[in-house]
Amino acid sequence: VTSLKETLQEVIPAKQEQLKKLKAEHSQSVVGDIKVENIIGGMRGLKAMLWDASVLDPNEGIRFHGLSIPDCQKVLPPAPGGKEIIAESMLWLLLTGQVPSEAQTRQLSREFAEKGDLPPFLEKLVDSWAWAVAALNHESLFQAAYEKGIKKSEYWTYTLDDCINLIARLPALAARIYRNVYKPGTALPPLNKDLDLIGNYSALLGFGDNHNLTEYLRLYIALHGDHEGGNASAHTAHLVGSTLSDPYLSYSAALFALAGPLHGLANQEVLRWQMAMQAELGTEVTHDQIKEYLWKTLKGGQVVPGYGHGVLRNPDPRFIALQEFCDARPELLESSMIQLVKKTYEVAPGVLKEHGKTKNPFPNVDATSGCVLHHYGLTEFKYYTVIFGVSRALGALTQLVWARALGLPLERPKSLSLDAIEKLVK
Ligand code: AMX
Repeated sequence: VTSLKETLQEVIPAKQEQLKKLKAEHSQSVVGDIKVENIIGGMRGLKAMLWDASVLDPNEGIRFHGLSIPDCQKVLPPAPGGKEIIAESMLWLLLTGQVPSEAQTRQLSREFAEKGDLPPFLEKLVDSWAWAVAALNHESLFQAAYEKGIKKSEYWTYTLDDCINLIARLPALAARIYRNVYKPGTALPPLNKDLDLIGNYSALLGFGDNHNLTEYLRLYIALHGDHEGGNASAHTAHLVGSTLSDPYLSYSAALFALAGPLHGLANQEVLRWQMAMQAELGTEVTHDQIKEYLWKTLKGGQVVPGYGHGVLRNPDPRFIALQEFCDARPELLESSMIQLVKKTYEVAPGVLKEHGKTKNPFPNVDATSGCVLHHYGLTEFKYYTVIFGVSRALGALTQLVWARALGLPLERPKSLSLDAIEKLVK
């Protein structure tokens, strides 16, 4: 019996080829206009996503790889002794574009059953950052009010209350996670009513006496607060929020997006990478050695962390602001790591330009942010994304309040299959 993975191994190359051809021949073809109604209408109808598995026709409804629901009912194997379509056969169709045999469906059912027990590490999720934020939805005022029945014009006030409560709790929540993971058995001190949010956060982390770090955290968190709506974390919060999910659930979803190495994880990746560079090259490093190291990274098929951006085409002003923070402090200027970051900045854009792939050879904010945290004693770099998560709440939750205040609709762009795009551009 050909397994699901083997089947995918067979079908993926053709799709990859199809995409490559489309990109090579039609990248500049226009497939539609963007109207104001798309922008304020949750991207309704906007053909802006690639999605191959299903197409939704307004009149005839959904088709999965061209098969209508009655078609699926006819051809997809049911459970033994059953008649209805089962998840395994549907998943097989969605993933591979092919109808599975009965034996293949059974094999997949067995695989699910064999892998379905919960692993012990799941207990640790109690202390997971994103789950903890989601769990606070237990207290969502918006959700409670919505269940009771409120007018649409009142949505934003309850949403705002939730957002403020959430932001207020983020320091304690994020600090608890830090202590549980890195300083087990230490209790959180009480919040100081006379301190700002991040001053308290720093104290809760155990760095209340470390004024430099507290100041840096203030700047870092303010600068990372918002970065337009389309970045992965903000967009995720907006998308989930557009279903009228409460702010806790919406923002927890954003945190999962932030956990990816191309997004919020990048600052810890930078630190890891710069440390490896330092370990290999030592502290007295020349520009040429760094160049060589950059090429080694690129030739190894890896991205240079902290460089490039989805939108920016110049050095990130947040990077510049953090560099200026460093430039104003002798202890940072003397740090060999901060010097290495600076030297890397002096050569990396040239190397990336020569490499010729990235549209933006300049540093983004992450090129330096984690290295300063490390210098000031917050050395557990797996934690850095959590700090980013405390920060991004500011922008993402602002937008949730406004989405409710403006009565923005469910987000729903139009996706197209590869075949459909080819038809449009021919
Ligand atoms: N090093 C090497 N190659 C890079 C690169 C880098 N820093 N940045 C982009 N490229 C490559 C891409 O991988 C892509 O290659 P491919 O054609 O083989 O897939 C090509 O250049 C074109 O990419 P792009 O259009 O310039 O970038 P993008 O919009 O697809 O991605 C980003 C943007 C940030 C994910 C990418 O630049 C990257 O991976 N950078 C390194 C990770 C990083 O610093 N992320 C932090 C971003 C800020 C944040 O969210 N915190």
